[in-house]
Amino acid sequence: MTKNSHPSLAATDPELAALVGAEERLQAETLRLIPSENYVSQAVLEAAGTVLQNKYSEGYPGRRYYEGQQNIDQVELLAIARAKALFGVEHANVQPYSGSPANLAVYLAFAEPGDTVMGMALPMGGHLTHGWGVSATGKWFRGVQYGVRQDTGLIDFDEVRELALKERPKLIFCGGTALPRTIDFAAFAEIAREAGAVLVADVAHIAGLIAGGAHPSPVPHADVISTTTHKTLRGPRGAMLMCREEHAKAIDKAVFPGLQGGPHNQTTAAMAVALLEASQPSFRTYAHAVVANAQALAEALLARGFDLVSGGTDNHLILMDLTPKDVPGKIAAKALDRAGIVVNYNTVPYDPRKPFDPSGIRIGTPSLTSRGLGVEHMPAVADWIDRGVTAAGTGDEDALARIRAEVAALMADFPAPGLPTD
Ligand code: DSN
Repeated sequence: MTKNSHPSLAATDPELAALVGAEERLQAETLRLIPSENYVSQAVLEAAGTVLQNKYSEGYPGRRYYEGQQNIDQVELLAIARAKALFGVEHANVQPYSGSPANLAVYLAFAEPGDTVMGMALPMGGHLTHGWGVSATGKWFRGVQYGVRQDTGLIDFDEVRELALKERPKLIFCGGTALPRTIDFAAFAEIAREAGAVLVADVAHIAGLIAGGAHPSPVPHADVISTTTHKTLRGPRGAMLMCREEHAKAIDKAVFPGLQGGPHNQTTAAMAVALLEASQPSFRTYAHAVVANAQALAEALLARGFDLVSGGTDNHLILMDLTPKDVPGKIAAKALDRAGIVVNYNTVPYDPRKPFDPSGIRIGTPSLTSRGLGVEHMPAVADWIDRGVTAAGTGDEDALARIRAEVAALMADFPAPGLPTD
C-alpha cells in the first residue's frame, strides 16, 4: 500500500521510509478518536513538504533580516490575509511554531515575570501554558487557577469573577484541552474588563468549529486569540495569534524577536492552504458534522451507561469518566489501542487518581468526520468503545482482536485524506 508513496525517501533511507509507511497504514486502519488530531489534505501535505523550508526569513514581510524574500513574503502575506478574512480579525501573526510558543509570546507581550496570571487548571481541562505549575508559565508567573463545578462539570462564572477580582491577574486565559462545552467568551470578557486583565481566548481545539460556524467566535470579546492550526482547523502543525490592531505591535515583537527566530515557511504555506480550505462551504458542512457526530456518539455512550463529564458535549470532544465501570483510564486507553481505537487517557475534574494513571479517557470526532463517517456510524463506534472497555476490565484479548478487525473493515470503506489509497 505504501511501497511507492515516497520513492526518493525509500531509496535514500529505507529504514525511515518503512516507518512512515507503517504510520500511514496505522492511520488508515485505525479509528482515530484523539480530539486534537486530524487528517490534513494532500494539498496541505504537499505545501508542508516544499522547498520553502530552505529559506531563512527572520522578520516580517517587507522587513526581513535576510534577502531573497520575493516569494516568501507573498506566502506569509497570503496566510495572514486568509486568517484575517476567515476569522474576521484585524491582525494575524502566523509565525508561532506551535501552541505553547504562541501562548508564551502572549505572556511576553503583556506581562512581566512574577506577574499574576489566571487560567483553567490542567486537571480541570485547561492547558499547561495557562499558568499550570510544571510549565514555564506557572514557574515564571504566579498562576491562579479556576476549574469547573463538581456537580455540573461546568465553569462557575461567579467563582471565576471572584478569583479575578481578588487576584487582579494581568492575563486571563479561557479555553483548554478537555472542555466538552461551549466557551462563553462574553462572560469571560466581562470579568476581564472588571479585573483590568487582558483576555486571551485559546481556541486551539475549536478553531475549525469557529471557522465553520459551529461554535461562537471569540472575536468581539477577546483581546488576543491564540490557536494551533492542526486540530479541528485541519492544517499543519503550527499556530497563529490574532488580535485587534492596537495589540498588533506587541504581539509581533513578542513572537519575533522576543521568542523565536526564523519562521517555518513551509508550515506558513501549508497554513495558507488550510485557511483557504477552511473558507470553502464544504468546511462549514464539515464543522457542523463534527459536532453532530460528537453529539450522536455522546448519546450512544450515555445509552450504554457511560458517565460523561458535564453530561455530554456541545463541540467535538467527549470526556469519559470510567470510574463507574471500574476500569482506569490508562488500562482502557491501552486496550482500545490494541482494538484499533486510538484515544488518550485523561484526568477528569476532581480526579482522585494521578495524571499518569487517571480515571478518564478523552475522545473526539474531528478525524473520523474527515473520513466521511456520519451520525449513522456513531452507535457502532460507541459499541466498540463499550466492548473495548469491558474487555480491558476482563483482559479479553480475543475480544479486542475482534473489534480491531471490525474497525479495520469499516475504515477500509472510508479512505482518509492525505493517505495513499493502494
Ligand atoms: N496536546 C494538545 C491536546 O491534545 O489537546 C493540547 O496542547
